[in-house]
Amino acid sequence: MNNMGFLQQLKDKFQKKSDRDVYLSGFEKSNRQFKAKMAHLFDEGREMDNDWFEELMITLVESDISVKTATHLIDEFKRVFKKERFTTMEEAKSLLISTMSDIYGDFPLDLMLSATGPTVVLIVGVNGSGKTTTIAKLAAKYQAEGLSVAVAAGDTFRAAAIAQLQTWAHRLNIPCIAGKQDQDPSSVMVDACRYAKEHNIDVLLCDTAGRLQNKTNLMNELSKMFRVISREIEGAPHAIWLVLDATTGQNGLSQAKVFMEATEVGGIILTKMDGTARGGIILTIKEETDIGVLFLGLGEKVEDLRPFDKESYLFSLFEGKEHVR
Ligand SMILES: Nc1nc2c(ncn2[C@@H]2O[C@H](COP(=O)(O)OP(=O)(O)O)[C@@H](O)[C@H]2O)c(=O)[nH]1
Ligand SMILES: [Mg+2]
Repeated sequence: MNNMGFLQQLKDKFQKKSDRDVYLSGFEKSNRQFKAKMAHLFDEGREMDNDWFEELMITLVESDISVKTATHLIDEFKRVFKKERFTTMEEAKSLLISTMSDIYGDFPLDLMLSATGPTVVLIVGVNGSGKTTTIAKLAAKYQAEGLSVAVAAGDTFRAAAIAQLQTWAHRLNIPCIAGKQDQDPSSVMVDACRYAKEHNIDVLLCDTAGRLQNKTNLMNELSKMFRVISREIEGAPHAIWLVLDATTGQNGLSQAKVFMEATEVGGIILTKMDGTARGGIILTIKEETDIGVLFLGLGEKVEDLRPFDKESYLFSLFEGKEHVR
């Protein structure tokens, strides 16, 4: 494939995606800043000298790509760049995007449904990251796919958290298994698992409290939940997903690492992407955790949760609305 090929292909594929409008509006803030800086860098009159590479580095880091990831990206870009012949800066940009795509790599998507009973998903993450809202969005998504869904109110720390999930469940017309405030969340999980088995629920989504006490307490609480769930339903929990607020950037990521140490996180859901101008965080997450993003929260509406799609992401970040027919 020639150098222009990648960008052109990306554009052609993006035009046909059903998610494209949600992506474009969710990445509007990120795109606005990033595109202007990229346009300046890849201006046809520019020389790719040391100053240019420094400017590229700054632009990447400003978009929340960590220094480590940005260095890796630029090294790779230079390596491929040396072997190729360029006539335009647009070709160089296309190569940068394809290098980004390569270093991101691939990641399996979505939930593997259990063949023997309810599939249980445990949602973890710090307070305010968007866990409860995301559970509602996931519930709506699986419901729309024809699955029966129930939710468990495992954040028993605050009464308002239980009520919040109950309100969502009511709106979506799905069962919500809840206990009382301050009840042991593990006992709520036991009730929820039993309910799910008795009522042939396909997907049980479990909310948890996000308070970051000390690490030992967090580990104990999560491992107890894990234990009781696995005792009730064979192979459960089938997935543990971490919810991360994109607006907290790399700081949020380092906080979230406590959860990754405490439990076997299989996927990340990055929320509030629409509220940040720093879309590079997605690349950083993949490089630093090797876990990768499964879903993106691109707005507050139920339909604004979208499966992460690398091509849509790269297109929305680099090109955006103006480049779509
Ligand atoms: N703009 C935007 N807001 C979000 C998104 N996801 C969650 N929120 C908001 O973030 C706030 C905290 O969400 P919540 O689900 O209560 O967080 P929790 O404490 O982790 O359960 C709420 O006001 C949500 O509406 C998103 O993708 N985009
Ligand atoms: Mg909550």
